[in-house]
Amino acid sequence: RALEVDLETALPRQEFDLDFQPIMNIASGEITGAEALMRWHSPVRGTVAPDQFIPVAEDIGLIVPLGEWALRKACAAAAGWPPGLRIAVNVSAVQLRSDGFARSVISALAFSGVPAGQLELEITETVLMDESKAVLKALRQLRDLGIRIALDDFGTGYSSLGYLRRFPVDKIKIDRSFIRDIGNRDTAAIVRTIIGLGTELGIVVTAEGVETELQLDMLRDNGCTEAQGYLIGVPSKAADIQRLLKSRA
Ligand code: G
Ligand code: G
Ligand code: G
Ligand code: MN
Ligand code: NA
Repeated sequence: RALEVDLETALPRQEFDLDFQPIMNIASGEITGAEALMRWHSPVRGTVAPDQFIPVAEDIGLIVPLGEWALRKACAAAAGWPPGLRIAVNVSAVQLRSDGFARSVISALAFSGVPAGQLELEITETVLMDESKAVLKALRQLRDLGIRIALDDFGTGYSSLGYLRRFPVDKIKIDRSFIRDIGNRDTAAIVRTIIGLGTELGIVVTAEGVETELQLDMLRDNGCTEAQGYLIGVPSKAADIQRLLKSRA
């Protein structure tokens, strides 16, 4: 049976869940928040990774209600965290372009009581290659409310840097492939350059996929703001991340 057939019924059957992965400020060692990562627990397929079902969900038009569900679920979880911690939610390009996206974000915040300043939306750089006025307008509107915009998987797309001037961006997340190969001299140079770019632009730089102390040391030495990865914490259930955040608060 095709994936889309099972996916069609997965939302009403409550087969989706969110895990949360902590993010650490490198200089202080404090946890600053967590990223929500979607999981599909299919009764027939087992747990399916988002890389496999998000593109299909985009094709069949499921991504809009699914993304809305994720926003609400993530904000509801964050409402139980100590004050000031950030919740990061991934947003697909299709979702961002859809009518009423900004409204659905505002509604999720209002319903949960989470302040706008604590919500961060992660978009991939390919979204920004879409020159449509609608995307720019939605991003500006959200940012005016105090919501932060993070560029996810930075360095893997076309990496035209022009969009860093045109689009409102608060954070760049260095893709984990660069951190994995940070021992390579050229890759290290690229990572240092991205950190420098973020510093010059006055925006936060987060390194993804940090797995070793050696990687963390290199990032700290070069002034990277935040780290995320198995070394800091694996993606965990809502109850476990809440316990972790409360114990660190
Ligand atoms: O949770 P645990 O203390 O086992 O963390 C494992 C690693 O994650 C540590 O060795 C450290 O590098 C990093 N880490 C996670 N949270 C913190 C923190 O709050 N402060 C510091 N200094 N390191 C942390
Ligand atoms: O958790 P995992 O490493 O499998 O996530 C893989 C990728 O799937 C993430 O980097 C992210 O880009 C995407 N992803 C995870 N959760 C969501 C979500 O709720 N919405 C969207 N659009 N993408 C997500
Ligand atoms: O949004 P994004 O696509 O970057 O989501 C992060 C993905 O990376 C998630 O699927 C998560 O499970 C995965 N991930 C998180 N930390 C690590 C890590 O330290 N190493 C590796 N290999 N993957 C990680
Ligand atoms: Mn992400
Ligand atoms: Na990423």
